[in-house]
Amino acid sequence: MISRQHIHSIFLAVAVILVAVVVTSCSEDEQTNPNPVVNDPEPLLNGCKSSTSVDLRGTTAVTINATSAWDLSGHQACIIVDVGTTVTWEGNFNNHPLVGGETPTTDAASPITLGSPMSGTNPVPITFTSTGDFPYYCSSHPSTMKGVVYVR
Ligand SMILES: [Cu+2]
Repeated sequence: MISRQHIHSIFLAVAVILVAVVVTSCSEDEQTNPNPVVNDPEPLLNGCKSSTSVDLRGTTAVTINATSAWDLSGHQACIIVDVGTTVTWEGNFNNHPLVGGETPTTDAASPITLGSPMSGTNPVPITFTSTGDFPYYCSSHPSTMKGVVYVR
């Protein structure tokens, strides 16, 4: 004879199994339908992206005129140039020493670091002889004065 307590236990067991099935199927759904992870194909480099930089290809000499304020947050901080282009920085390099690298880490192998006297007020011309992404920044203000020369 089945007692009332037996029926109660059977209902309880069925309920536990149902909950287990629902939990299992939910976690399977999450595994088969994960939220899509959106990866930016080009992360910011010194605040720049080549896709939104000023395209100055077709010229052999480019000047980044930063004499007055060195406001490199503007468009001129992020430029695209041809191989062989000479980029000339103008500014007070005593107050704003120019170095190559992804801020705040100087890249000693960067042509910007190698070619720059990093002092004085004379213009600093640097000729880019190979393709690549060449970030640069002011070592006194590494978080705000920065940019990239994309050589394509
Ligand atoms: Cu500076």
